[in-house]
Amino acid sequence: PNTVYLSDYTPFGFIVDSVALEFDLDPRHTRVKSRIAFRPNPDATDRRFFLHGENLRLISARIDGHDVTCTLTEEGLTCDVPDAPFIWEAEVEIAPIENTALEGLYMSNGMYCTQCEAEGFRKITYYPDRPDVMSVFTVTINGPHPVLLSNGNPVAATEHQAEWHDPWPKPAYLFALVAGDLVAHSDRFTTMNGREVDLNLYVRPGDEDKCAFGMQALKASMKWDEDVYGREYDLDLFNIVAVDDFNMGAMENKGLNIFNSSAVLASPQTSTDMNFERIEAIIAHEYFHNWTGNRITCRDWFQLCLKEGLTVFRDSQFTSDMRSAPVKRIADVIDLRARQFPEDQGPLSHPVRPESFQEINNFYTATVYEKGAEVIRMLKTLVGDEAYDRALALYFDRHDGQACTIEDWLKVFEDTTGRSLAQFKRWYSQAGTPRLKVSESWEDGILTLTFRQDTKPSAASPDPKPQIIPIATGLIGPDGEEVAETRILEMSEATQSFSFEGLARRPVPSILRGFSAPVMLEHDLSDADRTHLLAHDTDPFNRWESARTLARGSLLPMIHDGAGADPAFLDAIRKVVADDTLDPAYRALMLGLPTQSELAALIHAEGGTPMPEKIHAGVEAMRDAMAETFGDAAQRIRDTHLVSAPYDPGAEQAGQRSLANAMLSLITRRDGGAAAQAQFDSADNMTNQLAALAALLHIDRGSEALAAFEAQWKDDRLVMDKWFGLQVTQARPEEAASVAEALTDHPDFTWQTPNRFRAVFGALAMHHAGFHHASGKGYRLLADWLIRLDPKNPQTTARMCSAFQTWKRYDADRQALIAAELDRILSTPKLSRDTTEMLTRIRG
Ligand code: HT7
Ligand code: ZN
Repeated sequence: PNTVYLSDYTPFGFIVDSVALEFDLDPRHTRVKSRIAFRPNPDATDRRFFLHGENLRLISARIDGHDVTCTLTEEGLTCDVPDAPFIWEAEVEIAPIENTALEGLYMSNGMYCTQCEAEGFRKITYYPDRPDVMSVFTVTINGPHPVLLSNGNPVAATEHQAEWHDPWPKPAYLFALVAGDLVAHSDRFTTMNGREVDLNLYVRPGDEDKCAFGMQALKASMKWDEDVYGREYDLDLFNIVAVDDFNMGAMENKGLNIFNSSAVLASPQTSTDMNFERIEAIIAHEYFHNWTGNRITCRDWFQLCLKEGLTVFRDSQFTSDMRSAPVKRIADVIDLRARQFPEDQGPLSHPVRPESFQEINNFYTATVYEKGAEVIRMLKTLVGDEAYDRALALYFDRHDGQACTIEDWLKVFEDTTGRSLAQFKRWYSQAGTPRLKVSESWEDGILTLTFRQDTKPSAASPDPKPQIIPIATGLIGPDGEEVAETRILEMSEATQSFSFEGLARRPVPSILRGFSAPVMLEHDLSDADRTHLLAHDTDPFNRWESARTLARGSLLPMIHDGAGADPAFLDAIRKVVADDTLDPAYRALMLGLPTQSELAALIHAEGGTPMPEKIHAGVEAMRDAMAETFGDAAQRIRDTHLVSAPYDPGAEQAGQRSLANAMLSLITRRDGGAAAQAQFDSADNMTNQLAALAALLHIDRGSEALAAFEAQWKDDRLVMDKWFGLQVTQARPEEAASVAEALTDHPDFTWQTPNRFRAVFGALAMHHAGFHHASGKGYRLLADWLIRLDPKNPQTTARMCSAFQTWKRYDADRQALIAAELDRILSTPKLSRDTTEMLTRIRG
């Protein structure tokens, strides 16, 4: 397969002045006519005329009205063209009903929809399908559907025809078309300069009652982007469409966002608090792309982090403003450690801006998205809030309408601050998570912190160099008072010291406050000092981090030697969780433990071999010990935080429910399930219903509730995804794979729908002790199903291969079992490029 390199970039030989498309929709025989105005690009040296095109049946091709002969390959066409402006006209035929890969034009429940990022437009018609080719699109859709949508503004509509015009030049990956029998939930938004914008959320009939929250989130996002970034919406219309079959969360097509229905439909009865929060964030994310992605796009796909890192950073700011900033920060770091750290420390490690790929779909990763956002967060910390605002204003001003690079992005910061970002740029070019070791010395009222940074060499970065690391640090005195407020220690050398002077008594340093850089901090603090920080740190993130570190320290002997839980740790946690002055959501987070996969990574990093069954047993023992320690206090805390007011998905009520349900799971370990059964029977919202069901399943008392849940929700596909997933998540390790396998026989296991496939197999891959059970059944089952899914949907198959990425952590027997499965999948005839690339990288 072809490898594409960043260093090979050259501009396209032609400029596209306009594109007119006409679609005659038919499930098997959709006709697409294109009329495209090209002219030679004066900035290009290579004038070969190559148009991308895949799985297209070419019916005719003309240049300036004359038939032309084209040379066709699997990837596109070439032909001779004039050395002057010309009009290209082509007609192709495609079969949306046969498109199970969900890239290009496809069908979902009888409705037509598109997904063109990254390279899907080439499955619709012949075109220079690259993000630096931007043009103005006019689209005509012919079809017998009540709703016919495309990007931009409607210009004309008759009964079976609609014409759309998008005045904003865009790359083809932002093209979208939707046709179907849909209903709209509508509203309006008046922008800061008085533009009246019609807002529509299109859904399948029957889903109308799940639209109100998404619409509110959209309006809040539009307002926030005006208030915080000064960005105004730029069309008269903003449409969102919900589809059931979708490979990812959502897509920011200009003026016509398409959403996985799980990322937009919400109601109190069918969605959990976490669903509501995720939906709010995704709606904001896609809306924010209108400026960071659409108005300013990427020159090539290596620059993906330019739009994704920035947009994730913006959506995290939005969530912090809408909800609780510390809770959001902690949640983001939990997520980063769960998804990005394993990627960056394993065979899939790559820089935030990769330098080569075979299949770009494989690079929509936690590194590009989440580490990309962390890099922007560090940049803001380093230059300060005011300089960040000025740099962003310059970015929008200077680059509006352009397809840009990371160099363009960093240059606006250099130009506004006068500071060189040459070394900072390593965060974009270097793979791997730096380890940051700190040692302390204390003399004459001076505390000196000496840091050493180390990044493990990897295939992607064999010779890593020191990076700029902003280390936010404060000091907590022996009486619990803050003796030095947060200071940003700016590290640039491999080893560097920083001193705090004039201190009366030796303080405890609180280092990497707010998780100011995506590194692994190693700070040898005594348990007493950590407990001191847990009790007194003024930085909420580090207070939580102290609890996490203490939990890890207490868990390791439980895992290795079956030791009992450390009573000092349990007592410290009980105190914070019982502290009514703290936000309930924060208190619930304090109760969380590191994931079993994270513990496996820790054991591996310390030179050990993680044994999943022992890790599982250790964590279960810790939870039992917590249940004992809380005792009757768990019931008291739960009672205090039961919500009697009508359901509201906002942070306040959600926080109460998360604390009450964390208590319920502890109570259920001691009361045989009575409280959980009562909550299940009376729940009037999905958060409480699902928490109760999970608690019951965990103690093996959930079969009746499970059947009742299925009977109640069998017709709701999003709720049934939860039903499928939860059974695997809550299964005993030795049964997880069998439970998953049995679920594949369920008549509603519609495996070609990515949401349903992920519900079962995503849950299995996340069940650490179940997936890695010594029998190898988890590995075999996942491999069987990946082999089955690959010919239908390579993108989703390839993404799910990452379940195997940590395989070198484990013992020789498990490694042999996994290697056999990887080889079995790799030897499958006609395996897709997507899956081949992923597995080849993972196999190493
Ligand atoms: N920019 C969107 C990415 C996306 C995507 C990429 C590849 C294949 C399918 C896809 N669906 C959506 C989503 C986002 O980051 O906002
Ligand atoms: Zn995005």
